Amino acid sequence: MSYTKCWLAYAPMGGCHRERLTLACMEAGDVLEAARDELRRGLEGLYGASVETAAGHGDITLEVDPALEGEGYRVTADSGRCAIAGGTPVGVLYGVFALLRAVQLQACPWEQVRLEEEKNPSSCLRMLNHWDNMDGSIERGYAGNSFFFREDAVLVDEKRLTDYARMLASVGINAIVINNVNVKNAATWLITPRYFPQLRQYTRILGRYGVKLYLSVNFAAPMELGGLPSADPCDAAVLRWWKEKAAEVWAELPLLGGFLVKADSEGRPGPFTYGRTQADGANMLAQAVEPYGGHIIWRCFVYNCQQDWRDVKTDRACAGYNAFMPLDGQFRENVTLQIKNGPMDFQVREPVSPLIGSLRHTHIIVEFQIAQEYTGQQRHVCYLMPWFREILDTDLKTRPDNGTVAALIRGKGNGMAAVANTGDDENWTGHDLAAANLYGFGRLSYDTSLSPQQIAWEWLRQTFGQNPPVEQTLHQILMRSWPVYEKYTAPLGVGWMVNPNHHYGPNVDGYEYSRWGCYHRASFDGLGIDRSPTGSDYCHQYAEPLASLYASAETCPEELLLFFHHLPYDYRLKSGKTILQHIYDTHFEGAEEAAAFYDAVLHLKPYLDEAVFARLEARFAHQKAHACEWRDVINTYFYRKTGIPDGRGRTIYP
Ligand code: GCV
Repeated sequence: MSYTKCWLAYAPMGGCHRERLTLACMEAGDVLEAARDELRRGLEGLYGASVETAAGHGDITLEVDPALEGEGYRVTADSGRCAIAGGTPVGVLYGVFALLRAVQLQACPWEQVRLEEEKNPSSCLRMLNHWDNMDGSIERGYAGNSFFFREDAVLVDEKRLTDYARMLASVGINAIVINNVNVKNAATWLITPRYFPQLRQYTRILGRYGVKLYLSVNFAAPMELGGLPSADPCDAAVLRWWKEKAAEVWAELPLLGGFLVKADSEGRPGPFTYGRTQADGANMLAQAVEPYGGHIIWRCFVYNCQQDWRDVKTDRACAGYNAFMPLDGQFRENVTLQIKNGPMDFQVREPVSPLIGSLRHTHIIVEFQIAQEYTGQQRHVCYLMPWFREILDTDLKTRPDNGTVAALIRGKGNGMAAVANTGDDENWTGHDLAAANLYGFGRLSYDTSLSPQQIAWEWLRQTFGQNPPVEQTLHQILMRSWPVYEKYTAPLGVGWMVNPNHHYGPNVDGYEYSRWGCYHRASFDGLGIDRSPTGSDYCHQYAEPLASLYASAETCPEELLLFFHHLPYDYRLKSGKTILQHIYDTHFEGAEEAAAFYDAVLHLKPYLDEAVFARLEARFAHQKAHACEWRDVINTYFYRKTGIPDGRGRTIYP
């Protein structure tokens, strides 16, 4: 299947032609060769130049400088000369991508390119989690099927994998997990000889771009593969089985990074079955992989998914903290806990998980989701970097100096992961604009100080070339897209008003009477979940002053008001509007803004490639119509609950 080049298109820059450039690189090696190839490809595309290898000095010099941090780089360009240095070959590769990015942003002749940039990654682990199943489907995939698996086979499409690795390296992503965290059936066998030859190819192809392969594993593998009677992490036979397994796996896949584990969650097996703790489980695996430099990433998405909706005291939001906080400091050095950004599950808006700030002696990765499960499933535009920026800037007040999430994920063993949004669609991400989330996540994980505006601008320029109408219109749309999506789907921190299972489209009571623990508690008297001391008291998982801030409706940030409080429909917001009127207004506004997106995109027809325009036009038309559906379903629901009409007399269906 053919596919687009996304932001690595390197389209010619008008008026900047250059016949020839020379490139010098003293050292050899696979990654440096990839760096040279990329430079050649980029400069040939952008300037139409032939790039020749020079001995000694060239227009561009690449070198490894051990004085720099491993994955850090320094690029200096001036008057037609450019030096790119990296702490390791991977750092050099990142420097090459930094130069190519700058060239496109500056869009000037080679002699005029000026750059003085030295960067070190903000965090060590910058990872993608693919939820690809071995039959080729993707759990929460919105861009076609898997390009890793089909019919229980591991596919080795060298060209596509290489292009994917180039995309990842260009934004600083250094690790991927290719299989779903829900490890079942054939996927359990990924750590057996059945799949080693193909996986070895993966480690080679990805390794050339500094991307480490990780695998999700099944905690019950000793039973399913080894025939043991249990998977109890404190049973010596189980530890022995994993030790032998690790020896076998790393003998075959010496470049493997490690294992990702979803245990005791949504039906997956784990240590709770045997009365053991999450630390017992993680440490047992960590001990097994430790001799090979292996790493265990253990997810904190542990909660009771068999809840009774009648029980208003049990609060799913409390679960992760309750399970993991008492274990702080008990995990081995090669274990990292992976914590979702919020306490629930990637809703349009949630507070930042308190566990992120409270763990002090444990490595952590914050898990984001760029697969748009709850944010429009890559049919609606929803650029997530403004949301991720807010999360990274949130100060959880658990450190005397800087308790922001960005500060907490610095250092060894820490980082950021995202559930990936790619598939085998020709544009990789279904919605063309969803690629901005893949690009943006990588850029932000490498440099947590970047602004969403800057990232959007970089991505647009590299994807569409110098194209001012496209750049301006799509920049505005991207920057407005998350607030607009929030307006018509998730008022004041309430989430989950979606259809069960597939999670698309409005269904206000879809989860209200289910076992999943995610309710909005809309009733005759009001709406929202009481997580203050009169309710579940979840707010006291936060340090002061956040705990008190969230505990009172008066001080709680309004965008999270109904996440923390159950309030009457006529409760007045700071704007002077009642909650009910706010719901009506935001739903009308959101649908209007979605319609305006569509109109704006129509004007781009003369400036876009025909196929790209056709795809965008179809997606924005769908969003426009579907936003009206959201508006009407939600407004009607609350009108029926309250009997109070819209203060501005607009149509709400009875
Ligand atoms: C991979 C949510 C999603 C599931 C996902 C799970 C998880 O519940 O709907 O599809 O499973 O999160 O993160 O493990």
